Amino acid sequence: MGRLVVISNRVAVPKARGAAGAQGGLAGALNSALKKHKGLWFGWSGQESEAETGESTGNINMQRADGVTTATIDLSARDVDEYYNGYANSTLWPLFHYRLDLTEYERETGKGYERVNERFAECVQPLIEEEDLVWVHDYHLLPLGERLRARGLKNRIGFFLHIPWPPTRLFVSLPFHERLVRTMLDYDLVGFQNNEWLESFLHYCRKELGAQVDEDTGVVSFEGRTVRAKAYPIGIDWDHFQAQGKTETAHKAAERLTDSIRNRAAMIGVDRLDYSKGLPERIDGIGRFFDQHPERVRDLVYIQVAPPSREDVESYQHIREVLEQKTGQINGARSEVDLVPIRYVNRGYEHAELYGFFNAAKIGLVTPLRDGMNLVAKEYVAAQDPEDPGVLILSRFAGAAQQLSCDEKGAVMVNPHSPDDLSHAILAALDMPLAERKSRYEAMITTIREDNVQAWTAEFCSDLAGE
Ligand code: ADQ
Repeated sequence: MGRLVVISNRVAVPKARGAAGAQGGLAGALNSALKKHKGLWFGWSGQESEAETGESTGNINMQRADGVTTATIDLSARDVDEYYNGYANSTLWPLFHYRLDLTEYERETGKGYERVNERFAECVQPLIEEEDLVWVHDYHLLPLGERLRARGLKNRIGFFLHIPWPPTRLFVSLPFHERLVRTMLDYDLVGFQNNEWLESFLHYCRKELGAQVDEDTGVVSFEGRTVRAKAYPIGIDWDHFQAQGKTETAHKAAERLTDSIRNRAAMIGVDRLDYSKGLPERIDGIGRFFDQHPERVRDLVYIQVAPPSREDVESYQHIREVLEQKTGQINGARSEVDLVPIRYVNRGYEHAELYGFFNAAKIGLVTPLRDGMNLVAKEYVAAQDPEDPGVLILSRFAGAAQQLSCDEKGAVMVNPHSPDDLSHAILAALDMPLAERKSRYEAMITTIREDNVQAWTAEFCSDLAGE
């Protein structure tokens, strides 16, 4: 196998790992694979250039660190507006998270999306060598494979979608949906987080495209092209995360949290501030718990860590306001001079600090309305003391639910739309005896440790290479 070439919207150099991890799941996941295969990582720098799109295609910023070459380009203000804030984050993101109510359909942003994909292809193609494996990531770049093929690229090209694939009935609301999916057939391999999203994709190919689909192998054949689709549930970087847990920073963070809550139990949620994460619904569930069990207000402190993201998109400004209002209402009604039931922290933390907070928290609350996987759920469990583990409360709509719920074991499963369900789960977690906490922890920990990000990249790359 030649080098690995990763192409994603943003690029994070290995040194900046902590910071990148705080912004999203992709960065941490890819560094180890790139280091191993002396890889190249191509994407947008995050910077806006003065030039209009297409004017500065020669401007690629190349850097080398830790054996990994990064190559980035700037985008024009219009590109950022149409491709990133527009089509990717105001059309595809809400639609793929089943939020038709928030999905915007603008022809101009669709054109910007295609234009930037074309620009990516134009810039990255000369950097790709004959034997390289090319791995494209996420919803920003769905049509990139087709754009690269149009430039004559013959390499094996794979694509992985980090977010859900919506059911056909929702997906067809996207104008030009067929055009978008046809572009995906130029990949050799298309990966999804779990079987549910995979099945939705295969269903679309069969029903709407009229493609031939082999359900057993995931091979889709259409107009002379074949692509294989398969589920690859992403995992955490287990070794790295455990190493973080042994640092002074992690110990201090755990101590700081424990000292500040005195004898109460800490319940923690760590999410990007995004409507898919179910944050207002979660606060409603906590409010319901306090309403139903006022005598327990002194037993529990909820800590919500939620750094703002995508602040240029209107729906993200709205979610922030809603959350502040709901948190304020509960704290106003339930606080005492020596007690504030909800701590709402609008910032991110390093992984070592998060490890410490997770370790000190008796309950981890992960309740997205829809999520491709959700690595926070796995990190929370990975940070627990095996002899005295905390309880994970997990939404049935997170991709992680397929791995972390097994009969009555594993995570305590909830419907995040139901405040009563959440309230009930919080009570159960708070009072759960040690033996049950241990058996639930044991039901989850093996898959979290073994199906880690190294295993994930190895499996995807080996399938892509056809090994
Ligand atoms: P995200 O939606 O960004 O990623 P998630 O998997 O929840 O989601 O988190 C990714 C990483 O960001 C984790 O390592 C986590 O620790 C970190 N993180 C999240 N919130 C943080 C905070 N408040 N402070 C510091 N760090 C924080 C997308 C998909 C997910 C999928 C990942 C990986 O939406 O479903 O799991 O990609 O494929």
